[in-house]
Amino acid sequence: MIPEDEIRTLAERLDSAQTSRTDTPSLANSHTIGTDDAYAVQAALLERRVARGERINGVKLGFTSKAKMAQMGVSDVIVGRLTDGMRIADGDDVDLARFIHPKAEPEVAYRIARDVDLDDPLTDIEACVDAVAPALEIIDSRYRDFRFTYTDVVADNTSAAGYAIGAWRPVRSVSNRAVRLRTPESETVGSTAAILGDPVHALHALLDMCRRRRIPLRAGEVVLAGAATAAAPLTPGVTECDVAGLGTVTVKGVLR
Ligand code: 0L1
Ligand code: MG
Repeated sequence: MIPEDEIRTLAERLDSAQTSRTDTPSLANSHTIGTDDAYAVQAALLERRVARGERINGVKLGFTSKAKMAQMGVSDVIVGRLTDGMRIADGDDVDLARFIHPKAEPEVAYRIARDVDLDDPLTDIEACVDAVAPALEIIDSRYRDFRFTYTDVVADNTSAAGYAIGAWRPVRSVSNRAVRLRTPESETVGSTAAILGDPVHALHALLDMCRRRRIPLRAGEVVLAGAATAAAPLTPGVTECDVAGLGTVTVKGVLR
C-alpha cells in the first residue's frame, strides 16, 4: 500500500487538475499503484470535494461494456461517486469551461429507494430501486489526452464530471432498448444491451463492488449504470440521450 500522505498528495494532484481545468500525466508514470491504493486516492479526492461543501448523491459504474473491458484488459467494472456539484438539470445549460475535454455518454439511471444493507447476503438490490430514467453522463478525465491506466482512472473517480437525469419512471425492465446519443456533430445508436448485457446486471455488479469497496448505497441516491455507446465529445449546442420507451434527457453546452 502507498503511505497515507502519498495517497493525499495524489488526490490533491487530481483535485487541482479538475479545479484548474489543467490535465495531468498518468500517475503510473511516477508511482506503482495497486487497486486498493487507487480506491484510497478516489476516497481522498471525494473527501476534498465534500470539504468544499459538495454532497455525495450517487454512484456510477464504468467499464460496463465488453469492448471497454477488453481495451483495458480487465473483467471487472469500476465504481465512482457522484456529487450534487456534478448534477445538471435536464435541459439546462452546462458551461464547457468547467471541464478539460468533456465527453457525453448515454446511460440509464436508477434511483435507490432504501438504504442498502451491504452486509446482508440476502440483500435484493433490484428491490432497493424504485425508478429508472434516461441519463447523460459527462466524463472528463483529468489525464492528458484521456490516456490512463486502470488504476489511474479509478483514482480519478472514474472520470466523473457531470450528469443529467430525465424524468423518473417506476422501475421496469429496460432490457434491449435502442439508445440514441445525438450531439451537434454526431449521432450514435446503441442498445442498453451494451451495459453488461442488461442494465439490471449493473445493479448486481454495483452491489458486489460496493460490498468489496465498502461504498454505502443510500436511499435517494442515483446510480448511473454505464454507457450504452462510446462517448462523444461534449461541444456547444444540444446533446441528447434517448432511450426507447423510457424518454429523453438533454444538456446544452455553452461557452461563457
Ligand atoms: O463512465 C464511464 O464508463 C467511463 C469510465 C472511465 C473511462 C473513461 O474516462 O473513458
Ligand atoms: Mg459512464
